[in-house]
Amino acid sequence: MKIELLQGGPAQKPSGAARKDKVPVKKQNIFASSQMIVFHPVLEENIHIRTQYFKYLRKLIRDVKWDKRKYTKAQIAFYKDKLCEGQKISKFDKNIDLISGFCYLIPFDLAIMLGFHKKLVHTDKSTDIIDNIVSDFNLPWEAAAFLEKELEAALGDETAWKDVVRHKGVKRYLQYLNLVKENILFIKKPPYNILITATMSAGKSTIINALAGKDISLMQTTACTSKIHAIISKPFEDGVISEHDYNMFINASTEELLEDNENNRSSKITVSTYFNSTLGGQRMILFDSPGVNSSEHPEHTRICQDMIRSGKYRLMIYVLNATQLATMDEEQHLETVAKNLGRAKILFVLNKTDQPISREENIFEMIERQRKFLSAKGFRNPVICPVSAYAAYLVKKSRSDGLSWLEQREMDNYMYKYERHSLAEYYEKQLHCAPMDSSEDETQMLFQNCGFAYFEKIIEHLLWLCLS
Ligand SMILES: Nc1nc2c(ncn2[C@@H]2O[C@H](COP(=O)(O)OP(=O)(O)OP(=O)(O)O)[C@@H](O)[C@H]2O)c(=O)[nH]1
Ligand SMILES: [Mg+2]
Repeated sequence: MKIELLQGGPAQKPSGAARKDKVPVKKQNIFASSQMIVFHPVLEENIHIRTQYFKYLRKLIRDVKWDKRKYTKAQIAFYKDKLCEGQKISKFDKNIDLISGFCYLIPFDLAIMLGFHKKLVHTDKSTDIIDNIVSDFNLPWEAAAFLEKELEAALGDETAWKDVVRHKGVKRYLQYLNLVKENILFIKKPPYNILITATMSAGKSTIINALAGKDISLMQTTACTSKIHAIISKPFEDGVISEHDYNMFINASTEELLEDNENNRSSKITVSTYFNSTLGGQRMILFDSPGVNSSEHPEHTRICQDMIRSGKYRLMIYVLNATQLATMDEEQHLETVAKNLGRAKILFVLNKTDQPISREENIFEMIERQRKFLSAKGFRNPVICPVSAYAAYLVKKSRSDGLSWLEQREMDNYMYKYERHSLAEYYEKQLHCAPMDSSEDETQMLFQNCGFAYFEKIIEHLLWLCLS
């Protein structure tokens, strides 16, 4: 792959004087956690046991007065939903025998529900929690030290994990605990930050939805993204998309995700989900930014420019709209980017290629014109990835939620177009991407022919280069 062509300085290695696993989990990183309760062994039990387990966790959190924090409140609500199936919950009724088999899993649930709070280890509060568990479950006195180890492991201490997995009390839960361990180690990795920017309506949000394979960001023809959306990847598919803006939703509905609530006064929204793509399971954050449009929405331009200047990203994906090239806004935006890119790499995406293809325009000549235009703007050897993000979005949606009748017709139309005007050869010959196998599955062929499969592979390759 000719990705060396991308400009940008050498990747910065994370500075690491302190031992990584000893450093507390930072606030934003909490959102990288999958909701481990959906894999929890207690889910195999009947409703009485599950409800009792929930009530006990809630009691412990209340006892140490940590139940008022926004994140923990949202977690308690989510646990209740998953474990109690909407049943009315009474107070904990001291019937501890019912859940005694799970006593050694409690520290891991607490860690998640309390947002991996650093006070969960070696503090008065953690001692209170441990003392409660030991006395409630009638555990031998040595169990206190083990529960302490479990709390350390739950917060990412790799040495503590070695002791935890050797203990006979957790033998039958090893499979689950390995997932828990993978989850916390994933959270502690430094994320690969990608900023997506463009002028208004170029298709940034559609690209993000196609990459995630989910409806996370609002896509429409008028200006719609008005804030920075940080989309954080999770290690495993847990079936929920979480959102944090003025409020906190562990299982956000489509309405909550797509509405820009006016109660939210901050210029940032955080969303987390598993990415349904080649990038699934990679530790990364995508930043969706408002489209630049200097005349109608100067505040969107300001938010976007502040983000570009912040330097908090390793890769910038700059989206060019094939139906609206070389506008005044584009020229100005490219100048801002060229000045402020710093060490980050840049990848250009030529989106909406389905439109010029429909008009029988030569897409490769268009790419060449863009290449010259970008070079003239100061970008050395720009790498341009032609795609149709909307076609890719439809492919992913057809595999998850299914398509409406109209969407199915749109997808059929795209299949026809891209079979005749495949972009695969461009990626293989011009960008030296590895050839992809042809498939019997027409949707897979569309995914490749519209360029998106190669685009995902290129991001994966860049991520790998950055980590190696
Ligand atoms: N034909 C075509 N339309 C697309 C494609 N990608 C996105 N669109 C459409 O372009 C419009 C704008 O898409 P968005 O993803 O909202 O664009 P955006 O850049 O996020 O817009 P702002 O956030 O408002 O700047 C929507 O109507 C999309 O359906 C594509 O590949 N082909
Ligand atoms: Mg948008």
